[in-house]
Amino acid sequence: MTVTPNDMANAIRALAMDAVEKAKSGHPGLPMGAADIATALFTKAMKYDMADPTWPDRDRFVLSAGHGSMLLYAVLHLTGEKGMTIEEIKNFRQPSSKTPGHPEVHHTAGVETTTGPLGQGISTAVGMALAERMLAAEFGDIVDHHTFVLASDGDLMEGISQEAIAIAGHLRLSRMIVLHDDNGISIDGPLSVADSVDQIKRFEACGWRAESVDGHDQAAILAAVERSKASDKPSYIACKTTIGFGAPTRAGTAKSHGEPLGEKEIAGAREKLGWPHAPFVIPDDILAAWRAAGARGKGARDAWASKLAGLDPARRAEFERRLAGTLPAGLAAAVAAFKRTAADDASPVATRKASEAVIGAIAGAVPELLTGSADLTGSNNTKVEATPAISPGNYKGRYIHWGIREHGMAAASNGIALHGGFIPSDATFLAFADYCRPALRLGALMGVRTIHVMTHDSIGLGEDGPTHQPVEHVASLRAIPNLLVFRPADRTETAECWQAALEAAHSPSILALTRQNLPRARATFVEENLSARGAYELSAAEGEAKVSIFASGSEVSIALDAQKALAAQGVPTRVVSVPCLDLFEAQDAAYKAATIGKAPVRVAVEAGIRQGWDSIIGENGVFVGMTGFGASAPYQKLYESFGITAAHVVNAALARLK
Ligand SMILES: Cc1ncc(C[n+]2csc(CCOP(=O)(O)OP(=O)(O)O)c2C)c(N)n1
Ligand SMILES: [Mg+2]
Repeated sequence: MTVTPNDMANAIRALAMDAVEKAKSGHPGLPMGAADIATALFTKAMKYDMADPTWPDRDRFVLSAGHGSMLLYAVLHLTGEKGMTIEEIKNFRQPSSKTPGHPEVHHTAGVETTTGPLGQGISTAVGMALAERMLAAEFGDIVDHHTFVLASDGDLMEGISQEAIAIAGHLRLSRMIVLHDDNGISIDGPLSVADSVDQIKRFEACGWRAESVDGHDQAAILAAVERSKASDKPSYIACKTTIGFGAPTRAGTAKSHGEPLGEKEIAGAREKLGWPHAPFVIPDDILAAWRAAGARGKGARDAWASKLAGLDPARRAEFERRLAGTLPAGLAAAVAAFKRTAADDASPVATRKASEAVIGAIAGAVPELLTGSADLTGSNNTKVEATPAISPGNYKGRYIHWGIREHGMAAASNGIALHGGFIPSDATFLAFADYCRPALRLGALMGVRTIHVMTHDSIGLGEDGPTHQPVEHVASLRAIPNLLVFRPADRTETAECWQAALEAAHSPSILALTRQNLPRARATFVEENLSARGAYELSAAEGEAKVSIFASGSEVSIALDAQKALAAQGVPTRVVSVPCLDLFEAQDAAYKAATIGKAPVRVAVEAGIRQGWDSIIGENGVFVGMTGFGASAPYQKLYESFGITAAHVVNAALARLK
């Protein structure tokens, strides 16, 4: 008997319902409903070779609705991803399986990005589609693939999806194809209880090609994909589906969304689908058809490899370096040269301006570095001569005007990093880190190298007032595991923090930078990246220290002034600069102990909240910083009125010494 597209889709359905049943948890509805979409994509439309799920020119598939993870795991198993054995399917959601509840990139081969928080996948995919075009603009047709997204109703309801759709439409990312699992059902029931958006009109309004097809007609889906590929716009295909397709009583209802179907319902589904096989058993002919589909891209992959081999050797080496994410040899020298000049430059500077100078100094040596901003280019200072902006249809450039779309920007940056070939940086005001937070968290969980430049990092921004003044932001960002929060104090530290962020291949970073000018903190050139230690003794005490002052960024100069004043009163004081608390926590115990020191009084100064500093100063330490919101006034007045001054530090230290 010949294997039909329907048989192949049923294999996905069966694996999904059986795995969820065995795990006693999970989401059968989406895999059963979207099985035809996945079958059409993975057996016909998509370019990939499952023998190498990391082939750089593969089409990307993003399961934006991560709760449908069993769809992806089933496809990976069926197409022959070698790590995705039937045992892994049987171990769905169990400890150390390759099949966690929601798909996790770098954990499971063939998973392109971690999904689960709705809206992130489709937005991350925008970055992948953009990276594809930008890399092609630089390296030519050795880069030539599509980005497919399977998005659910929930993905499209999330606000971030609007930012993603708008920027993708604007940039004419015509290789991005979104297939909507248009089942009209979410957890609370029919979509009509909460949503009545006309998605076709919505996508069209955002510059997309949009159409609707029967999501259980694979030929119709494939025809729509072909039309999408031919379009000069990104494409949206609403695939009308039935959630839980095949389940006799639960299909088409929210009951099939996120719980095991139960024995009886599964027996009924087997009958309805014409799938008499035992749980986890895929008949040989159906499996063979799937495996053939998974291998059908071998020719394309081989042809690509020959093409790569035929490139000019230097270009090929550069392309491979870029994809591997290995930093260029020239970075260290560029940073060292910058630091030499910085040490000799006594003029005050805002660290956002210092950052601009650093970008200018390293951009030539690090061609993979992209910059951008969410409509604050002139304030974030992220655009330099070496980073010309891209524009719709013209992807040769290194700067992205994201528009006022912080969340979409941060998610797309994750996608650029995941795609490979670039180190994306983006930018906004630090107070608006909250607008990026779900993407920052996901980036940290995924371990991607995205660098978020966040300027105007405290009350030091002054007159714009408390809406714009970060208070709890630095502390709250430090709370996200694997997110490095840098707050440099001057030109030298800014260069070191940029370097540390670039070298952190598996961590995203925040560069919290000032609006206001700061005096030079480091007047002596040191080759070593001291900031990469997270904290270091910036200025030793004369004699045995009685006070240690710890500070970051703009408050380092306050600490240095306080040190002088205390010394003048006979109190030997040392200053420790703390540009990155996260990296300091990761140092060995001996370095930490030596850096924290033995002075009886420890003071921390930071124009933010105390949270996080007790790990250095202890609960008996003195904290000078913020306890509430800021205010609108010139920044010098604010520092005075909130008591973040050298005089206040001195008094607090003396009081504690007594
Ligand atoms: C940001 C976010 N909010 C809420 C959830 C919880 N959640 C998971 S799926 C879902 C909605 C389900 O509807 P839909 O997206 O249409 O998926 P379907 O039920 O059709 O599979 C929700 C609210 C989530 N995963 N992410
Ligand atoms: Mg739905």
